[in-house]
Amino acid sequence: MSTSIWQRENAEAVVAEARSLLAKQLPLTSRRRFLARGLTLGGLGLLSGCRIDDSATAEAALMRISRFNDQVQGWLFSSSRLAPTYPDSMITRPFPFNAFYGEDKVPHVDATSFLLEVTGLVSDKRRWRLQELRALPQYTQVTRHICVEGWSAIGKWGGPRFGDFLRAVGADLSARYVGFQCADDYYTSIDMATALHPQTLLALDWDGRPLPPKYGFPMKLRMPTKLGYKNPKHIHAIFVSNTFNRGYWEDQGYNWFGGS
Ligand SMILES: Nc1nc2c(c(=O)[nH]1)N[C@H]1C(S)=C(S)[C@@H](COP(=O)(O)O)O[C@H]1N2
Ligand SMILES: [Mo]
Repeated sequence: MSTSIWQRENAEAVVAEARSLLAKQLPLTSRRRFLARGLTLGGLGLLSGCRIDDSATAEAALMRISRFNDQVQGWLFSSSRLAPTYPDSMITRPFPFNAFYGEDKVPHVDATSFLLEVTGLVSDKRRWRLQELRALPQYTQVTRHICVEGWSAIGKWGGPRFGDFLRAVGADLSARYVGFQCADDYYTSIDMATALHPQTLLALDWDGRPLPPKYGFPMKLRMPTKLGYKNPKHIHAIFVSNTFNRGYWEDQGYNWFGGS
């Protein structure tokens, strides 16, 4: 394996990520993802520039491919390709709850004192009250949420388009990333193209009513074009940036782009 500066700087993180990727029983998903792109182990070796002859090398190669996949998914992503929508009759009831903790630990956020923080590459860093978000044009969508843990469910979310919100705060729309901090210490970041996708909603409602705490009160970023773990609940801070930040599950080996 050649030792570029990139590799030396990232080798440790890459191996740690790859190890947890494998330990998390992701191999099936990842293998499917790699196979879908026509990759074999030999091809993996070619692409990564490594001879796959030990597991650490294989893991590092896998992580390089995962990063490569982020890039490819970004290129393939189209703002005009819409995720499927469904009739209300297909909504999954009860809709599953999921978080990195149990339902008894769901954060309860006070609606009246809540202020959404917006920082980074935006011209207006004023904090937003929930009523102000409700004053933006509202959209409703019935879409499928897919969790990598092996389930999917159809739900109905409503709220402003995230792109409208970003324009309202004067965000630099040429910035690369938008990051999210949540009331339960969850965090994630997404690419700007997905942030501006017409189906990406800053969801305030679930099934026609304010988001219940378990589904992410006071707001959740709902992206039917991304896997469940990329959809942050309980958002309290949003930042626009050119600096790459990963996320709670992404730091443990899940693919960063996380397209579905
Ligand atoms: N703040 C926060 N957001 C989160 C999570 C979390 O633990 N905390 N879990 C993610 C995962 S893995 C899934 S599948 C969905 C679950 O959302 P639901 O409870 O509405 O089904 O939330 C995502 N967003
Ligand atoms: Mo998930």
